[in-house]
Amino acid sequence: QPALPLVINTWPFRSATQAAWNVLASGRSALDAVERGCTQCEIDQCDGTVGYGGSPDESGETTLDAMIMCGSTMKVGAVANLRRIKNAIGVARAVMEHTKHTFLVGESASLFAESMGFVCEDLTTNRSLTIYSKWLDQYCQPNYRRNVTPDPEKSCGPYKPLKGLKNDKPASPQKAVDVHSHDTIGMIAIDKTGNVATGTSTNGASHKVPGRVGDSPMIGAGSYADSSVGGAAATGDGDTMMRFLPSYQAVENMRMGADPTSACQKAIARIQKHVPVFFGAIICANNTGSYGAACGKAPGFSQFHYTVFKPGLSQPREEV
Ligand code: SD4
Repeated sequence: QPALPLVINTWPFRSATQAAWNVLASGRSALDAVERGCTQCEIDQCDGTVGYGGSPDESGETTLDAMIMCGSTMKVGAVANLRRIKNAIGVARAVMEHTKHTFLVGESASLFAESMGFVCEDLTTNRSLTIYSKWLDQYCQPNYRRNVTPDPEKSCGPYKPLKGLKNDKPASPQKAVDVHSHDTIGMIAIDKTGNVATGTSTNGASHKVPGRVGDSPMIGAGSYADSSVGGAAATGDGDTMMRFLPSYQAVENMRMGADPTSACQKAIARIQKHVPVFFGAIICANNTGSYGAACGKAPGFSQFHYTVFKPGLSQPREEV
């Protein structure tokens, strides 16, 4: 049984796996497969944490982060804090293919997307409005303000230095991560000749400070591809993970001879040296089609589910 082509993605997002597989099976590129697979999740609003209508920020708005990388040309397109456009990975691909740039952010990224013909629409839904107003009612009250409680999930801006800290040390507004509402799609696709592409798409962290960008659109953090080695993609607490470029690290571990599973484990261990408890996971595949995954440990999170499609399977298969 040949090991290629291969699609592997974070979480039980089977419709995305299937959509990407269909693209590879029809003989199109790994890059097309990643774009199509992640787009499917954006349409499905996978788990409410990919695409429109999820993870409202502190002002109630949903914004999107995405990236796509071609491991054969080493080209990347990425967008962060994208507003009013549903197909974030499509815009990332457009940045890669129709500009000389790599990464566009915020309002300007949205204007670029509009100029490229992407539909401009409200990303708010009844669901995201409900999440937002519950949070406002429950936590964003004067006695919960950040200078009173240091728990960021239970407070909101305006941000001030914490009492007792020196003025030159502002409180860092790190977001605690809700393990159950935080699931980026990260995908690796490899065509039958070993061309590797990777991508991510997410609406980020709930109740984030407007402007916050997570790991997902960051090259080497959210994902990384190099067809001479393989690819990796990450999910989890982006404010922690982006500091360690875990996808780049996992690919480099494979380059130095590690098998995909231990490449992931080593990248996770690197983070755990500094942050023993964190919510996050990495998937990894080499260019001959072996794959693996590893996750950090956080309360309520010890097993990480991902989905695979490869020769010999008739449908996407969930693995742990
Ligand atoms: C972020 N990494 O914005 C994303 C969210 C995520 O599983 O992956 N959740 O931090």
